[in-house]
Amino acid sequence: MSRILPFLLLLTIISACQSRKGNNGDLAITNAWLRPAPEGGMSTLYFTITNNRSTADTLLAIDLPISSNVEFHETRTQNGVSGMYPLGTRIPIPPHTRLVFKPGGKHVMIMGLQKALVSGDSLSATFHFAQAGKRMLKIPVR
Ligand SMILES: [Cu+2]
Repeated sequence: MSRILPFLLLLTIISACQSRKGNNGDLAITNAWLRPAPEGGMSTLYFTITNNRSTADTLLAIDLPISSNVEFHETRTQNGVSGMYPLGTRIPIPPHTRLVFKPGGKHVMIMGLQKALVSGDSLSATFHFAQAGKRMLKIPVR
């Protein structure tokens, strides 16, 4: 008994750590960058969101200090014609998935820039998620 008890305690501690990682593991935003663009013009924002959680989340909005006209788009080719299609205002992020916004695919369109975006600058952005709440990050222009 005296030997089994510490062993059981250790197992309990290990499994507690693992379940915490599985349930509360995080939502990560990586590889975020913006295209340079002139004042009054349009830019695009790209990033990768990795949902390490065992629950789904939804990307609801991205606040940027240089425009309030921000839309989720996807570039697709249909019948040999390439065009941009709106993705709506709620982007689902299933559990244990990676959502990639990249050139030629999903992207964030930023219209009516109040300020030019110059390569080397960076902007602070706030991502809003239904479950994870707000995430702030600095995004480089390049
Ligand atoms: Cu677009």
